[in-house]
Amino acid sequence: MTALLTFTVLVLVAIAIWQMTKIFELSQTKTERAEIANDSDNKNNGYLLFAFLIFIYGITIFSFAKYYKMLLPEAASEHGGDYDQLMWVSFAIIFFVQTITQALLHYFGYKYRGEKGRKALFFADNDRLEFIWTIIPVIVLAGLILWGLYTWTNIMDINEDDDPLIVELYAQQFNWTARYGGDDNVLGEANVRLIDIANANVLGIDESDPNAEDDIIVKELHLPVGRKVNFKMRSQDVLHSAYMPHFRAQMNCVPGMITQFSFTPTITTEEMRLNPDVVDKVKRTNAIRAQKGDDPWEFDYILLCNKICGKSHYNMQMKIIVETEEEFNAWIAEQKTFKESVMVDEAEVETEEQVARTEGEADVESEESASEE
Ligand SMILES: [Cu+2]
Repeated sequence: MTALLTFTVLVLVAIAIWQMTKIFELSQTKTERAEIANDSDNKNNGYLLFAFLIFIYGITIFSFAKYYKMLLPEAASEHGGDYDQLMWVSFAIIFFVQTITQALLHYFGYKYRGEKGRKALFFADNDRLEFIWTIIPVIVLAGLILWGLYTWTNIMDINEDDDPLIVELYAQQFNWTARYGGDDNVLGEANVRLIDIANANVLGIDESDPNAEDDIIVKELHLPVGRKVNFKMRSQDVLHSAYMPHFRAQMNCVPGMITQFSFTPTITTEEMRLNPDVVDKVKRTNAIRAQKGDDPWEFDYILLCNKICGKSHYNMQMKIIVETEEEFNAWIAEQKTFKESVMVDEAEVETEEQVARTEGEADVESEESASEE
């Protein structure tokens, strides 16, 4: 930090000296008027253009080589492949076009730099040239847009066909809660107005709705591999976004409405941990963690918030576990239903109250009997 500050101060001092020499030069009336570029200035600028071209190509190649491994591993959802393909083709086209146009831009900048005595040619227009450079981008962009719309429509085709698992993702500052429909796979009605913290009804589930009784509320999202999941997102407070990068899935969570996203997980957590890219990433991460003296990390799918929703936004996350159908069924069978957790608690409270009341009455009775005696 001190080094950075010293460096900044030195740079600022250098700029100040440079500005002062400039003022001094300008004040000398005899010197050549340096504000007008001469041939050597133009030449230097031409070479600088070349240097900049080499710099941007160099930094692009460097970034690809060094940071390629930072990219996400293979998509773990059915639609993820289409999504990645669209992204990679778009990348390739942009990369190809920018490589050529940057080279042309900088080369012509250098070639036609200012020179004493050289006069620019007035060139009104060329219909054929303009036609070519208009029609090619139109075709390419229209193709990308149509392909993108097609992919988007396929991904966002949320229906109840193929018996999807219904899961609610509930966002609040700064954590996630998941709710399953239970045996009937139907979520009970819910509304933030029904939130009852005292009775642990944190999601505002309508206790009078019979569909809510078997709902299962958890803090770790389990998904069976190969089964379609329809997510229904809600938010309690502000705009959040449910981002599941490994499944190429993201949807905003908006207060006052239910948004949806659907995907089919295709790779279990255990299988993903064996993926060479993931193995490599875990190895690299754990080397850094070991240096810091932290415990080793193990790969897990993750649900993140992708809207800056407040001061702890960065840590708003939930673990996702994709497992076989049998493992999933075994896990969900162990979870408490809404009725068991919330409604039973209330029943207990009621019985306790009754007991207290009866005991109280008994006391009164015994007092009464005692006074009679
Ligand atoms: Cu958030």
